[in-house]
Amino acid sequence: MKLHALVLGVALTLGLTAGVSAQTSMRINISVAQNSHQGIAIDTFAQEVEKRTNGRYKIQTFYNGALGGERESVEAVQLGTQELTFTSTGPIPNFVPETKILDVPFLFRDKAHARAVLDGPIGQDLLKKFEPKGMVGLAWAENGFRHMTNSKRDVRTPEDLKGLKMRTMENPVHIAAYKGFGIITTPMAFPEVFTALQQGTVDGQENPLPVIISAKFDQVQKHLSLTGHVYSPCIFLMNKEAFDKLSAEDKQAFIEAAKEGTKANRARVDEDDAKGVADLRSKGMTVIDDLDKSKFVAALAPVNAQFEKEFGKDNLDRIRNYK
Ligand code: EAX
Repeated sequence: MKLHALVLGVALTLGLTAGVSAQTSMRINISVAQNSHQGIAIDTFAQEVEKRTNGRYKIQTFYNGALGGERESVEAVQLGTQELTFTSTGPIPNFVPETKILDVPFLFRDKAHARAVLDGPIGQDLLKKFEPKGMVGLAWAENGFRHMTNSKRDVRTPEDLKGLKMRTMENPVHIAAYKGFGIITTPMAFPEVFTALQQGTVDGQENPLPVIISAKFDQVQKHLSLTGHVYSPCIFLMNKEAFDKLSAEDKQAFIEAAKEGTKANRARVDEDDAKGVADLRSKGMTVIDDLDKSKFVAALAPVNAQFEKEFGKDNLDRIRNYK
């Protein structure tokens, strides 16, 4: 009787597993909260991958820097110890120097201009530069226009920035530009920023409204100035080996899923931008929303001369004039 039961058990197990195709799990992470423009990007991506691959791939999502900050997450994706990450382009120039040009202050007119450049030939050519570095840029997404916050004073003119100790991303173009304002720059991974602001290690930081809101910086910052000094893209990044192993059909599924994630991400940025100022004022921040940006552009003239040398005036104008 026992042998009969054993044979039956094995047969059942084989039968059951035969019907269920193997499922491969992959991880993706962000450095900000799930309830954010970046959280909705990776949650949408995860749902779309599972749907479009009929469950062959499951994407586990991690938030709040749970797997590390943006720079170390890009390193992990490059090494292959993590399959995917969703990151701002903050640390990216350290891996793909060609992307530095996107970080030049006051380069983009507005979000529509930035999105058109990234989704057009200029941005798509830049995505190709990731492959020799062991990564695949599945799609550009959005962090938004960055604004200045601090705990010391209202910032109405570039002079008001002088001497402020500001956390910056680990981004060489930003650091050079902010020094051009007379800011004392402290590069730091995002997961450390809230505590650094709370403890006064730095006076301020700069980020798009969706990050300021989702990170609850109103709890540790009093002053917000809508400088919009830099447009900050985000990007879906995948380890190239992991991508190359996918079938042609699943490669397309991952790319389409990233594009769906970007649609949800950009819609959330628009929502946050529309209500963010009122929201942050209601939480006690003073918001300077009528500053004269031309003064900030003029203050950066010497640094911009360096950027024109480094990136080529033609390349910068090609982006500036893109319709
Ligand atoms: O990606 O490091 C930063 O300030 C980024 O904008 C933030 O992590 C959101």
